Amino acid sequence: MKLTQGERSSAHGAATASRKVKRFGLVVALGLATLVMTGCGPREVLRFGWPTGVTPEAKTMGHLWTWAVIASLIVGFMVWMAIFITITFHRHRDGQDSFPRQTAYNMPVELVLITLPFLAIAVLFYFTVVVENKVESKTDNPDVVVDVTAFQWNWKFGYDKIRQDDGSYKNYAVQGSPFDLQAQREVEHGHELPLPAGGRSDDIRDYLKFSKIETLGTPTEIPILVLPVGKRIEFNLAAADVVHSFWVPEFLYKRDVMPFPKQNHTDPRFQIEKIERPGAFVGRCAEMCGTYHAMMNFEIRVVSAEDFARYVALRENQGLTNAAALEAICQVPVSVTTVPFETRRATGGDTPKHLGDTWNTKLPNCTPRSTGVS
Ligand SMILES: [Cu+2]
Repeated sequence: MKLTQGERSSAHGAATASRKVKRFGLVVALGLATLVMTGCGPREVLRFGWPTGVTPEAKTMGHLWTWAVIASLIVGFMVWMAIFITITFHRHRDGQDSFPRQTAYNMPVELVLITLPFLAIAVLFYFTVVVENKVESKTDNPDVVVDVTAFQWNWKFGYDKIRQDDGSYKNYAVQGSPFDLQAQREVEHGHELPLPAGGRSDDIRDYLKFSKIETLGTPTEIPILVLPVGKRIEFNLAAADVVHSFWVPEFLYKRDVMPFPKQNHTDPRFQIEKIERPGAFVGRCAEMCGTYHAMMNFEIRVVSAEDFARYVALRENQGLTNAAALEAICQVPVSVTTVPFETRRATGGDTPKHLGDTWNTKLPNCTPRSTGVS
């Protein structure tokens, strides 16, 4: 049987289309195989690269991310299919010289194409606001309030107040001139230290906080902020010099640390509902703040509520340093997530490859020291 010109071209077109469908199927199969062979579990796949956080806020943000990616994939799939169908089945054919039928100014189609994207944006916006409200929410009764002072290029942490078992607060704040309080610290350490002093008068620096229990980062010691597991924590941020940023990657949250928060119209406080597991979490400065910005690290050490109470009592009653108090509650006394940086540019290149176990910071075969109070 002899085929006419038109029949030949449509048979040829169908064969090309079927080849394309096969090729598309192969690409999809290869994609799926890659996904399966990476060894990711379904939960990991559904996280779409979102890191596992250690706070409920981080989990909520993770859910928003998962659903946003799924919604984007659905929209993406519709667009890919529209492109695929068009380039496969509506190609220019031999002997077809006129334009195909044009469908411009089709009101129903145009209304749908305008409404759908706006609907998608509105839904995404709504859920973003809901999650943002949860992440930024604060209560009046956090369990621990921590003052964070950032300065070039280190951190100082102090406990402002801690809620007791009976619901009352124990205050640790110290009132006084920033310069006097800092001068005292220098004597304690026996040598000059870089401190959040700056060159301004006391009354201008009155937003800086000081506490009876402080932890100060130095070129030889990473400041470790000890916190209890499962408790609501409030951070009160202040910078002594330039703008820094308080970032704990595993909280999946960072907040700029401003000097003069009031004059800069910023809210320096934020809270986290709880930290869900004990362990060590690295903290970093996330705002380019000068030469040694990249070395401005700290560590959050999360311990049980009982160990935290013992740690605070040991520091308060026995005047132990941070490292000594950590050791006394059977915790590794130095940071296990990062190393201190000597700002005299003499690093020696001796950064250890393995610092410690960030999941288990307990000292083996250790008996906790008595706090001296019953
Ligand atoms: Cu900084």
